[in-house]
Amino acid sequence: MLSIFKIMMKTIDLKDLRAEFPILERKVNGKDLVYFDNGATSQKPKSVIDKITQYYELENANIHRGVHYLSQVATDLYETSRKTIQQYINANFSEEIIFTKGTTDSINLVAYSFGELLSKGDEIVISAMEHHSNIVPWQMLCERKECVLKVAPINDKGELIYSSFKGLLNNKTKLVSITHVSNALGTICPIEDIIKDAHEVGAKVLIDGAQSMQHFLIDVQALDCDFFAFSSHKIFGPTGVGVLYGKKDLLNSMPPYQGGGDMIAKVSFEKTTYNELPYKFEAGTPNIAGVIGTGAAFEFLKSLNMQEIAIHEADLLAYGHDKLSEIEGIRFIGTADKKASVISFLIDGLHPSDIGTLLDKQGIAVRTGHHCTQPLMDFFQIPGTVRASFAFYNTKEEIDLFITALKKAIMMLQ
Ligand code: C6P
Repeated sequence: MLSIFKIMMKTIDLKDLRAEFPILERKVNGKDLVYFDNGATSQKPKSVIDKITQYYELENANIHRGVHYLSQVATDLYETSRKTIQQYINANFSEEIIFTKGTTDSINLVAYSFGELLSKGDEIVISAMEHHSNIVPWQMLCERKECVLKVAPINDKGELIYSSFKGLLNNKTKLVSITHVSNALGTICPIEDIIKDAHEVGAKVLIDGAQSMQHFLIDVQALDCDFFAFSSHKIFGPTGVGVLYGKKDLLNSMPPYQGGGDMIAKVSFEKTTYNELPYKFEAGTPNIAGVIGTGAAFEFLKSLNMQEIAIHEADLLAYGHDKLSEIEGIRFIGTADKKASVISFLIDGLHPSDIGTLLDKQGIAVRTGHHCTQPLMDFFQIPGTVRASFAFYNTKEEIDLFITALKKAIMMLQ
């Protein structure tokens, strides 16, 4: 097993891959940057940066509106991105790919629009490890439509207690909205089972894929999820763009989220009719450059071998965990059996933000705080954690630098 693992690892040329990310060459506070904040946002390869620059230098125009040459070029580029994403996630139709501002916006779209189809007493199920973006929109919906929000509990390792989750499902459950990977803990949720069991009671399922698309291949038809939401900036694309995948019939049954240009078929003061999918959900001038950059990010993802990436990231996770375990007073938050490459921890007696600040002085970027998961922090009775989240371009050498810097920070703080 180990030898196969080693053989497979040799095929990833980390040096070449890292060279595609210009920012990884820079220094921070006089030290080589060690970027372990990929859960917050990933770095961008040159192909994405160049694509956006080229768009602004040579192709900039508004889309779907002009007969002139540049407008058609920009429209083609924008719509090509949609097709690239459709193929990558194996959606049935390109109109099932809706461009939004990010995961947050995608979830809010569903909460508003699908929410319009719900009635008093209908139930929505989430989990105790959700990001605020997958809590607050449902609370707002429940207030608006007098629906009921149910929260599936987790255990001390940060795993969903599956029997309790299943116990919440019944014929009043209209939607299950659950994270694929917890941003604060790294827990991988059993979304295949969740989707199957939710469908058995007739509920739809939204998967918050903000923290999963960068780690695994996603096939929305194989999963059979009804909605899948993610952000471009976490998968090596630009900020300000997200995607909502939704099954076509379902999206067709939902009212528009926002009104304005491009989402209409015909407007008069007496009556307005709406455009077809996907434009019905894309009101106003979108982030054209961002969407084109997102297409480039997917082209980049396509060039990677995601199975090898998964092995490399699992290796980083195990190595980081082993090294950190040697540090006195460490407490890991999130020890699920199935984890993505995220390590959250606390050091006895020290505040996470003090540790983060001293790591930063040594060129190490981690995130500290509640990670927009305050109810989860309350469950663990902690104010927050230090979170190191690895991407495929990270290395064991960087983990060694991080451990040395962490030991120094602890010494200074104690
Ligand atoms: N988590 C983190 O550091 P936006 O901000 O819309 O791109 O993504 C929101 C979001 C939704 N769900 C999950 C599971 C997430 O992790 C995030 C973003 C970042 O963990 C910023 S708070």
